[in-house]
Amino acid sequence: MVDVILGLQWGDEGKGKIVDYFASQYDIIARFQGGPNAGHTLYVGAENTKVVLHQIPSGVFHQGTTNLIGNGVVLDPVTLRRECATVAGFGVDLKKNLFISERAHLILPTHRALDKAAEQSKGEEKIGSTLKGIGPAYMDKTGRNGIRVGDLLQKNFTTSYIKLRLKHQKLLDNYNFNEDISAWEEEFFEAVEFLKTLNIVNGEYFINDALAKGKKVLAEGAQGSMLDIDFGTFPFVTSSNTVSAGVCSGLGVAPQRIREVIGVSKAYCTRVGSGPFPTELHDATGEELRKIGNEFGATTGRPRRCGWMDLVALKYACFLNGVTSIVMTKADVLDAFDTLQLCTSYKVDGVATEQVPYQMVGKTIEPQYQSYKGWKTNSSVIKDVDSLPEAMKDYVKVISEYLGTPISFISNGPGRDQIVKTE
Ligand code: 2SA
Ligand code: MG
Repeated sequence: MVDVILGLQWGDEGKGKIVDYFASQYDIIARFQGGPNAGHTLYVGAENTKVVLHQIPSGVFHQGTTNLIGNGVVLDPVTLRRECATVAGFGVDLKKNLFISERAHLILPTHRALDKAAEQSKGEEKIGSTLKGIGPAYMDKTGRNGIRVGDLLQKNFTTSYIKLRLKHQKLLDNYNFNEDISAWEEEFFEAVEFLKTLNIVNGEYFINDALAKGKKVLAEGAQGSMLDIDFGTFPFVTSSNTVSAGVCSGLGVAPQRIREVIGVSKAYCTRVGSGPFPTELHDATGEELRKIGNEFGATTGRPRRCGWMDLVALKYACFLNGVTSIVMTKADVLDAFDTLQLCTSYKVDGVATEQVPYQMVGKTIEPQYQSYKGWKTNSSVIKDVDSLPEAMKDYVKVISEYLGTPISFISNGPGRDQIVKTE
């Protein structure tokens, strides 16, 4: 069977920590979409050293787990090589426990250049992408031009590379993009040689053979449901299916294999990059959330936009994913607030609704709130559900009832032991 852990908001829900927490219960941890745009933060080793993973699944520090980068991922060899060096520094033997699907598409230096050129050309309307080349790499996949990991091992790889590079050059010329990327190309080719030394496998056979032997798989999502290419706040989204449906196409597993879908949500909301964010706070409260929550992008360091919990969007994410239980993270960030707000409906251009509209851009979205009492307690030291403040229990109960989905864990700090099981 396959369980899934994915983000229910706009990314940065704390998926890395949660995957790491559950990892020891699984044999294989697999990434099914996204690429180096992800930033999954873990604290590892006796000294709790902070490590940010971008492409390697977050189970990599658990002995006995195997990690798979699935076909749905777009892979940048340069970032991967750097990450592998970091991980190897902790004594992890990646030759043994990292496997990469030969069907995963490669991010080329020109994809990164195209990402930058496209963003620059959009000016004020830019997506706020991570500039990692994600959009252009997925465009080449669906446009049937991309180069895949397996192609590295073929004789004609260099020819395919040059052909695609020429196509990209024409696009870059159209954008009047003339930055010199020869240094990027040099490190790309070095990284390609490194990538060839890793385990490149047929991912769909790899995972289905493992499933047939009764192995347990955990699929690790990146970004969040509101950034999904189909269901997110288009066009301000990423270029992959971040929802649970992406697990099937991004790993090659059948839908009936999927058992639990664990959704990770912060106790409030954040978003990095541009695009609609109904509950965003532009005031001192938003600033306080950013400060207390240390809300800065793990990949780009960009300050994250902050706001109250949006139950309309969260409920949408729950049914799209078939969420079976929720892990609520960063609950301790709300410790200091006297009053908390929960958005339970929107007014879209003056009309009340509990649904996420297909288009939010250019519309006036007014979140309608209900107020709740804050708990004003240091919750980060609490270890068991009975010791949680009553006001926090109420907050969690209201959310869970609105969603019709249990909140099974509350994460109350970045540490591995800062998590409370609620049932
Ligand atoms: P892209 O680069 O094409 O996927 O960007 C498109 C939009 O998707 C957003 N996006 C993200 N949002 C939150 N977290 C992400 N990962 C990093 C992190 C981001 C960072 O963990 O903090 O460090 O800035 C992530 N990846 C993509 C992006 O902001 C665009 O709005
Ligand atoms: Mg992140």
